[in-house]
Amino acid sequence: MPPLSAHSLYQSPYCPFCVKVRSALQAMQLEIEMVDTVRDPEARQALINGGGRSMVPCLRIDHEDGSVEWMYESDDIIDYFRDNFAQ
Ligand SMILES: N[C@@H](CCC(=O)N[C@@H](CS)C(=O)NCC(=O)O)C(=O)O
Repeated sequence: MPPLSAHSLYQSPYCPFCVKVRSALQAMQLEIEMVDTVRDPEARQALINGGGRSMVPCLRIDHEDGSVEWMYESDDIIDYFRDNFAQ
């Protein structure tokens, strides 16, 4: 399991699914890097290039072997943090 610092959440300010994930992270007291795909067009393009879709929220996981995983579903993202990082 990569450390928390190897995760970043691609998201946008008003997307309700992003709000849900940010709230869950806050409730779990987990701080991860936030990437705003509305304010940062290059990040949006990186999301499309890497994950294949512009949809947010998407969790980027940088694995220790150098591979990158893109997780798109808000419920999957919340479950992932709950299962692996929540106290
Ligand atoms: N099933 C997805 C839905 C996410 C979703 O619909 N995101 C919208 C914003 S609220 C979106 O990114 N739409 C633009 C796109 O698909 O490129 C989830 O729960 O994460």
